[in-house]
Amino acid sequence: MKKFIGVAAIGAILIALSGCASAGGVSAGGAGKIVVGFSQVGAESGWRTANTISIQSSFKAAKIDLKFSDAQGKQENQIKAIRSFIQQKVDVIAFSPVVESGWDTVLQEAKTAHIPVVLTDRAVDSKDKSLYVSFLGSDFVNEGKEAGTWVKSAFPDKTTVNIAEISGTTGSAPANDRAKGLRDVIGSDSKFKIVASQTGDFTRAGGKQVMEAFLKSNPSIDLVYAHNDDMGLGAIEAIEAAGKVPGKDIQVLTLDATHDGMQALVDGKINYIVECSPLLGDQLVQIVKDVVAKKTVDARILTTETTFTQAQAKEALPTRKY
Ligand code: GYE
Repeated sequence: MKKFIGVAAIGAILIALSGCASAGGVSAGGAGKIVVGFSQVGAESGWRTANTISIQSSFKAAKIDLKFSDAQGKQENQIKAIRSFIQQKVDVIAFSPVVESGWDTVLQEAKTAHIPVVLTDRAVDSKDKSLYVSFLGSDFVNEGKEAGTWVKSAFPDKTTVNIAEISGTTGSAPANDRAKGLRDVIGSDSKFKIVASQTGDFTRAGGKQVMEAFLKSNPSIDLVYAHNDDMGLGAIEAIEAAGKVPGKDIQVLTLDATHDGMQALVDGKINYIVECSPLLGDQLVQIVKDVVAKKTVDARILTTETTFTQAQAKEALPTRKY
């Protein structure tokens, strides 16, 4: 009897120790299953919907327990979700920060609890890089530069090009960086003038509303630079309602290359799209597995992407995955 208790006790200690080997201490899922808490921005755009589907399906296929929380566009909801993940002792926390600033306190709480954090899609501006293990996502400044390079070539016959910018969520990494990237390329050339810039919050309704206001106060817009397809599609509705032809009277440049955006590009209503891939699920799964296995992961993992003209969109659309 004594011997049996001894063996059972050793077994219990071994089980407890194997639980401790996972990154976050005793795993919330028990039985060795990895548990990940993910805080998503919301459901503001086609990109975001595709991103959510990619993440949920990749984690399901990998048999990792995903606690998914939708912040409905609010930073305070993301902070609450992260605190709840810490309390639940998940193995890894991943999130797509709605804005860049204001994360230090909650990220420090995760660090103190020894729970590794992975940034997905968007960056934070924290000076202390030890607050997260990796950042998976696109280079938004580069995307803005790609947009700028196209703008420079698209108006050979004009002496002045008036640009109206519909930017993404104020304070978000893609809005900050896509604005910067464009200006980095066209800024020194006086031919290009940004005559208006306002946020459309990455939504179709926002893009439409902003464009309606732009059209009233700016009679001679040559190009709309919308920080995502959805806002560009909203702007197209406003342009058509004002009796103008999108893609001709007013050219439209967007980012993402979602299915709806690509269709509008094929239809000639959008002139150029810089791709930004939302299909981050499989890479995020790999990072989580590596982090839990205590392997070193790259601090920055970049997504590869391309650009589309109208002709290229025609070829790509039938096999487009999002
Ligand atoms: O471009 C936009 C979405 O963070 C890259 O967020 C993402 C952006 C994307 O709402 O459509």
